[in-house]
Amino acid sequence: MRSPLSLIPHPDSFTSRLRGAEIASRVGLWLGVCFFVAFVTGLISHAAQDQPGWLTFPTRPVSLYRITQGVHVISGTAAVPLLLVKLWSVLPKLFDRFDFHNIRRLALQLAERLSIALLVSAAIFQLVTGLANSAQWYPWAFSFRSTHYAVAWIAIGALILHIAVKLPVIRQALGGPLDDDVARTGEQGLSRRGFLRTTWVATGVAVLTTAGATVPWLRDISIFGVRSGDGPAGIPINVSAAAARVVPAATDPAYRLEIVNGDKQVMLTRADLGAMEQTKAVLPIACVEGWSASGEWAGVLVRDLLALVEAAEDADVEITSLQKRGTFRQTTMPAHFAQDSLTLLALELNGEGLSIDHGHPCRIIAPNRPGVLQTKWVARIQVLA
Ligand SMILES: Nc1nc2c(c(=O)[nH]1)N[C@H]1C(S)=C(S)[C@@H](COP(=O)(O)O)O[C@H]1N2
Ligand SMILES: [Mo]
Repeated sequence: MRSPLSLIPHPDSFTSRLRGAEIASRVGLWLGVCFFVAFVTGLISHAAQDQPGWLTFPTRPVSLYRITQGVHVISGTAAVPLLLVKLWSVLPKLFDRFDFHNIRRLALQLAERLSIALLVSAAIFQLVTGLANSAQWYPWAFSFRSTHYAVAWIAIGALILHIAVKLPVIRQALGGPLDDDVARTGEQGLSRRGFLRTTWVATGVAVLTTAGATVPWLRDISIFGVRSGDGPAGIPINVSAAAARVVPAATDPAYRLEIVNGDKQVMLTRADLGAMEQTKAVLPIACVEGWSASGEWAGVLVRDLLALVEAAEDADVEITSLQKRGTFRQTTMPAHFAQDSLTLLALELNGEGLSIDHGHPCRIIAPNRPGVLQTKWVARIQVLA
């Protein structure tokens, strides 16, 4: 009987001449770029959603978050084919035999395996959860945001370590020729150059077919773009009024917007809001899931509403939705967003009254804010002490 160990392939049993450091270093370089870009834009997104005390997230440019979050999702998408090719190119190394005769070498080998295992699993975890999230698919029980954020640090740490350890190999491979004679005339008929070109094309296709979710002129070819331009007034809907269970409350003639500052309280009907001075603003909805779309909004400036209850200009405000449950039913808006000359309680979108799915009777739209904070079906604006 053959021992089960003999079923494990030997590194030498992988015959493709395309594999190796030549491909791994070149694909790895771009994979690393994608991961660093995704890391930095991810930190920005995290800070935009929960502003740490030391940071004042800017209100301009109004589309900054739209761009950083679009780049985040695009770089993650591009990383998928790159990671697959990278793993394939180094696969034989997984079967390198341990040197049990030399303790020092064994320890080094184990340390390397562990760090690679950590890097690969963190990288796969980030790409899988990120893609599932951009497809609005949450097939897990843990909180996407905090987990994706925590694992990002593990991934980037393991990546930096990996680059540091492999630097000599990387430099040599990048400085050396891509194709050697064997590869060029090899049995596969495909040169490494050709293989690399195919990888870039596959990555380009992955990007183009998803980027339309945020780049308007790519929309028609983005077959995998999760949010197209459909939805009332040409803007996609994230969560419908029915899904948020707000239809009865949002269509109730007894609806009143409540604005509260300490013991001062103002109640306004939708007609009262419509009778106030209206301001127009062209602003995007930029969802953390990567899709975004710009619209022309019209409504009342939030700072005018706050003035009705004599709110201090440096007071943060809490916005609460008619929605009874769900993470996005309430947001805290920092004072500089609340006082901004483009922050609206919107009543109209693209020349039409706000549809119920976009937040009728009224919703928040503020410049340079993640979509999750653009509260729909607003019931209450509370000035925080
Ligand atoms: N009350 C409430 N507001 C909400 C949400 C929600 O689930 N409930 N979703 C948010 C998210 S994640 C996004 S991206 C935007 C989308 O706005 P839209 O559906 O009008 O495009 O609304 C935000 N406002
Ligand atoms: Mo969103």
